[in-house]
Amino acid sequence: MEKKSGNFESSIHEKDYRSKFLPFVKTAKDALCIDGRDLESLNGEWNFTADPYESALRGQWYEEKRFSEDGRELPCDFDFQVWPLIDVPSCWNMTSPELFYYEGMGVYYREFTYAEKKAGERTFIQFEGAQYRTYVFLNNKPVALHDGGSTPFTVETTGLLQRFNKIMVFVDAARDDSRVPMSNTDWFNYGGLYRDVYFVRTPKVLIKDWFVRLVPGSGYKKIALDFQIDGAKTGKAVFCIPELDIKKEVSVSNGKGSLEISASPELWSPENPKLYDVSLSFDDDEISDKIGFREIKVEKMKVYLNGKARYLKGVCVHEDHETLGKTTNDDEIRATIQNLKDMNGVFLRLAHYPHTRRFAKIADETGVMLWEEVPVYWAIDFTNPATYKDAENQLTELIVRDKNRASVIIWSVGNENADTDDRLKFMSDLARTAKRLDNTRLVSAACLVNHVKMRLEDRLMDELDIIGNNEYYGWYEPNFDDLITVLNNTKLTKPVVITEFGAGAKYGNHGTADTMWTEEYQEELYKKQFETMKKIPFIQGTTPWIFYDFRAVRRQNRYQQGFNRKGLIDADHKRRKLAFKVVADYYAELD
Ligand code: GCB
Repeated sequence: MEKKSGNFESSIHEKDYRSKFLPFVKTAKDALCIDGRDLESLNGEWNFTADPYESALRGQWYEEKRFSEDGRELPCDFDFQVWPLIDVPSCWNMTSPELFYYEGMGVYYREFTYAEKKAGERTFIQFEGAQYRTYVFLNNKPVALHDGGSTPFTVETTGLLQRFNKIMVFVDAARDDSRVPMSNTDWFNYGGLYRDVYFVRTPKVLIKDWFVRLVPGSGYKKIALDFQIDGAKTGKAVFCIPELDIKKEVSVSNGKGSLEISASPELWSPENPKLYDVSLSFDDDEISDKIGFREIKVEKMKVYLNGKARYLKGVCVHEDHETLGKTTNDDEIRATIQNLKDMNGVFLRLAHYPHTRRFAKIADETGVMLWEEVPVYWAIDFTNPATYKDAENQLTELIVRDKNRASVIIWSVGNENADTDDRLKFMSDLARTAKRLDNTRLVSAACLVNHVKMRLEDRLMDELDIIGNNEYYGWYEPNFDDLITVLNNTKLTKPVVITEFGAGAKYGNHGTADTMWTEEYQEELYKKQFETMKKIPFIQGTTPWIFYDFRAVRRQNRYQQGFNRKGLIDADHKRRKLAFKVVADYYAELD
């Protein structure tokens, strides 16, 4: 330990000012099931300041120490209550031009009142998404630290509330090579409290988690339930699906319960997105949700939904909007799904990180199959155990959040990572984690072509149920005919989804089909790609890159101007480029 001399001023000289918050880390283990609960919104206007020097952490502003021990007023550097207001949820980058490129710490503050509604109730604050590391302080004390920019986390506040409460949230959006994703990505690093924040009350004994699904291989005749209780070890829960005449008592032992029950639900599919009202009660607590039942599997090089082979007619999409950034809303999600349906698609790859919880809910209702992914993207630090822990936690938080969504058929453990030994171990462990937590979905990842051997080859493929492959023949790879060679050279035992291909085109930029950045070039490339792909039997799905043009700082040529222009639709999410119709026609033809 460095010896501190008499003039050591901790708020200025202390370099290790962050580690004292590590005991407050929240992970998937702390997640609270919010299905069917009464959520009290903590959205709205919060006071906000950018804090690039992290003075709020260094100087412990959260303590709001305004007077010294002997009563002298201190010259403090904060005044939370008069800072400008910012909307929660929002990405701070979208709220003012000064904050557009801001990637440091942002300090949020708000007050709220609390009055107990039921004696003995427990209370929680639920953050649906904050980019990237979040420190939470309640009534001047640290209560939570969370890593990961796209998954929810829960903070229990039972016993910490007063009549008037102050909540401070410090959100650190810095890019960092040990994080997931690391510092280099092809999307914009939006910062802040960009998804909903809720206050939640529960009874003292509560249902913490539940997993409801059709039992794979049961001939669509069995439904399984697993759940966890917090606050009691034994007792009886009641599981109901009224429309199937199911009302069943389930014993709880050691805080856990499970059930397998005969039932023949109408199966969920894109054509018939049937959902059932399902509920579980225990003691004074009850949770409920609308849940669909379906079976997805891979057999003999094909993907089967409820026993019917399905070609995954899809497209990739980022969570990115010209004016909202990464914040979204139900209207936007529904508009995307409408665009997908207009394109005759049934499948979306939600790239490259978990999108909002609302997406899979709406996909359940509207009949869209989803690929959900964690941001194990490009050159993650595969050698760093802390990076692995973070990635595994993000994957677990995603699975905990969305495992009851029939629409989600694939968990993806990453995208375009070089095939090294460290990466193989890291991503195999992630794939096994996904399998251990959930045996009702396929596990995949977007793998690369081996350009030396000219075939799809990646050691991770052994761990996957379905292989994602990104290829850019005709764009980054000059010789389009190489795609034909690569696909013909590849001998596989598992189906492949071509998870990316495409070309940049600026909406309204017209020219000949061999002029890059024109809509015609992109259109022609799509025609050639589909012409080749349709001859390859192991290709069982395609998700072109990408639905909408999206913000990407590393894209700065005259056509891009800060956007990746490979969208089939412009960044306004409305104006369709010529290639849109090529995809729509191809998908119509596949039926
Ligand atoms: C890729 C990446 C994706 C990029 C895309 C591109 O292979 O997976 O994140 O945005 O290429 O446009 O280059």
